[in-house]
Amino acid sequence: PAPPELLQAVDQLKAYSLRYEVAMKLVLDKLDYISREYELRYGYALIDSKQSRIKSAESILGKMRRKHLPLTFEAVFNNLHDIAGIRLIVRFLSDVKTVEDLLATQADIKVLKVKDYIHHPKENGYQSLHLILGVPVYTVDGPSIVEVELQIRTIAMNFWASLEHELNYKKNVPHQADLQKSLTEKARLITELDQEMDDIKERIYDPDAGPKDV
Ligand code: 0O2
Repeated sequence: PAPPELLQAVDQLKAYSLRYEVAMKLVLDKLDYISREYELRYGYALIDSKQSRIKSAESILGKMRRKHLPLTFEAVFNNLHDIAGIRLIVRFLSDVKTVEDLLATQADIKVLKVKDYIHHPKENGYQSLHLILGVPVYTVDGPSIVEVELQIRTIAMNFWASLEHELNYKKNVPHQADLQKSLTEKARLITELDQEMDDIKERIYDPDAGPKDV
């Protein structure tokens, strides 16, 4: 039979995974509601698409090793803030702030941390708004705050980030450093494009027009 410590660790892992799943679902449902109501009231699609995932065990191990952290439950849950992750893609730059503001009005979730890589892009050119949300999950032991990472970015930023991720994920890409440099330069074009598309958006959709009464 398996040693009791191992069985306890397995139970602990299942309970924690369940909490992350429930917290992520709660945020996804809220985003779905925001998106549908916004479209009804403003006749405008705020959210283009969303993806979500619970970080795999391999990816958790890899990140803990990279950060030189011990492989214990406590260390994982205290140090990794993106075990539950949602990526939200919007069309326009100004939509990023609209989603952020709408989420801030939700009394049951708290924005615990903001990393604004849009106003402060990473050196490699990466742009995205990262929010760590604290989501209440009512466990049999009482309420528990579970973290969910929400990345909000435009279609253009996502285009850049997914290619850059592929470049760094793939092994043995010839001229990898040159390609990275080239992508870093292209990030400026993404910023310009997002700003110009926002100007066009404002001419199509009046930014001062209010919502439809319901
Ligand atoms: P994956 O495979 O996407 O899950 P910390 O430093 O501990 O406060 P953390 O989580 O290490 O925080 O860093 P951060 O900056 O919040 O970034 C977390 C996630 O953002 C990454 O998750 C990526 O998804 C994305 N990201 C951050 N920087 C870059 C980048 O330069 N390029 C791309 N393409 N994506 C980036 P993971 O776990 O690294 O990977």
